[in-house]
Amino acid sequence: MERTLVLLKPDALQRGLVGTILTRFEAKGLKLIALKLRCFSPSLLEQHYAVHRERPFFKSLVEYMSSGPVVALVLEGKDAIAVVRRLVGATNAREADPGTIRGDFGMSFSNNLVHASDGPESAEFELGLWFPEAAEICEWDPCDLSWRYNVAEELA
Ligand code: 3AN
Repeated sequence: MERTLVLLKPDALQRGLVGTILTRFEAKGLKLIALKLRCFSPSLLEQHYAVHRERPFFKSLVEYMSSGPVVALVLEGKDAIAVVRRLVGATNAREADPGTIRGDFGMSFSNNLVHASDGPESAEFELGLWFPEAAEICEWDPCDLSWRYNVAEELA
């Protein structure tokens, strides 16, 4: 099982899309194992987006992400990182495929509703940054796990 970090950005909160977006992840069969809503500090967001530090949009990206509440969550599932990236869609929401979250609900490159870890290394870094306390992560077993997956083939 793999874990990935997802952020519902301030535009998702402002537009009342938190429940709708969470429903997409739940309905897919991903397991929600951590969730918190906060106004996060610019310094945390600068660390999160450190790979973009030299890009021209870095300052406005950090300002936008710290302009209001963000919902941070951890999803778990088989191949969860790639599965969630596909559900989220392309960075530019105008070009994101219909059926993806950005493709169905967004019109912007910058205000694109959701962040999702883009690989195992970034997931490890981001999970440690956003959920540093082990107590924030909730281990639990969905009662229908053996129906979400083929036990013999996928959970052995
Ligand atoms: P993604 O969120 O699809 O992984 P990244 O990691 O390339 O995209 O970019 C991080 C965030 O920076 C994006 N979600 C978007 O909000 C913003 N961003 C990326 N590229 C641009 C750009 N060329 N102009 C404005 N904002 C950008």
